[in-house]
Amino acid sequence: MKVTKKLFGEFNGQKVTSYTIKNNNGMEVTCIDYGCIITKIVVPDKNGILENVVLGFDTLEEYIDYSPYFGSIIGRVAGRIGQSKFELDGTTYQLPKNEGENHLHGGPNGFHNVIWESSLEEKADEVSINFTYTSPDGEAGYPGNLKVDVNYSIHNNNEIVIAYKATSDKKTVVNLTNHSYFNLSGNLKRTILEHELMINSDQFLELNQALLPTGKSIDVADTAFDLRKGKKIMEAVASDHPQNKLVGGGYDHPFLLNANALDQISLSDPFNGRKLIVETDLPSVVVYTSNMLEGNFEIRGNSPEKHLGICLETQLPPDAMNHREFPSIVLDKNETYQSTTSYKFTLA
Ligand code: FUC
Repeated sequence: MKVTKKLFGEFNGQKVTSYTIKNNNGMEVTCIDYGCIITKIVVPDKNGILENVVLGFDTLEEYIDYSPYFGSIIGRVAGRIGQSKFELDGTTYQLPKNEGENHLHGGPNGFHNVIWESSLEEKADEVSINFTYTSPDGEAGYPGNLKVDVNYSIHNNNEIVIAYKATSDKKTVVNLTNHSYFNLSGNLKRTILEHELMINSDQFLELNQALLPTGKSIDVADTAFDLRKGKKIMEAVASDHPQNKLVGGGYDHPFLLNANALDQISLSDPFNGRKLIVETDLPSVVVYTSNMLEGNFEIRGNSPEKHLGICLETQLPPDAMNHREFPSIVLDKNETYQSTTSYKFTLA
């Protein structure tokens, strides 16, 4: 495996480094220490053609100016927090609002927007980059000094494993994810509408107008949310289910993953045979089909458009602090938050 380290740019006077890891099967992954952003993933299709399968930019300035969280780590808490506040042990924590009245993806200075310390480890069949960041007590309104470790390991079998760890010196909340937008067509040749998505999930969470969970879960049967045998994304976009319409056509929903399922999540492009298999120890995945992707910028020569990418954000359910019926995102003092998600690129 081959590693290349480069200067990517400067952020607030600090150097931003990019790492490119090429494995022995042609897969190439590039990530930077600003936001732990995965800027590029190059994988073969069924004819051996190597192309990029994630949305990203080639300059740091574009990430700072335009990025809708392309490829970054999201924290401290992924998703929206209703009214930008939550209560923990009788104290109400007020967080910065960055989407109407609500707090989204850790706020304006979340983990996507800071430089992480990084170190490289090379082994026979894998290369890993370990990113660490200590978020000070009170940063973005959250309690506790939170030390976060995110490890990206790139394997020779075309697999990327993301392992998360966090500890705090005070009781706090944490819910981390990665916000990569996948598009398996290669170099954004097509939208994701013809991609086939399989999720082993019997239920998804209903959203309100502000895209926050209402607390109700809905059975996927007989809806465009039934992905248990796979469906083209197009079906969700064409669906007249009020929940598909509410989000602008497609998905922007937490799916509750069925326990002990052998196959959890997969995405494939029927034209070129590329297939992504996602495996996680987390109980849910927020699927976002970039229904709101727009703006006055370019994505490596392509205009942003609806349904250009799909995010598969493995996490605990969003707004869990305001829904005690959801699994808890509370992290006790000196307890360790730990989770792992793997993304394996293969052929269908
Ligand atoms: C996803 C979605 C949101 C938002 C953001 C960019 O996580 O849930 O609706 O648009 O990404």
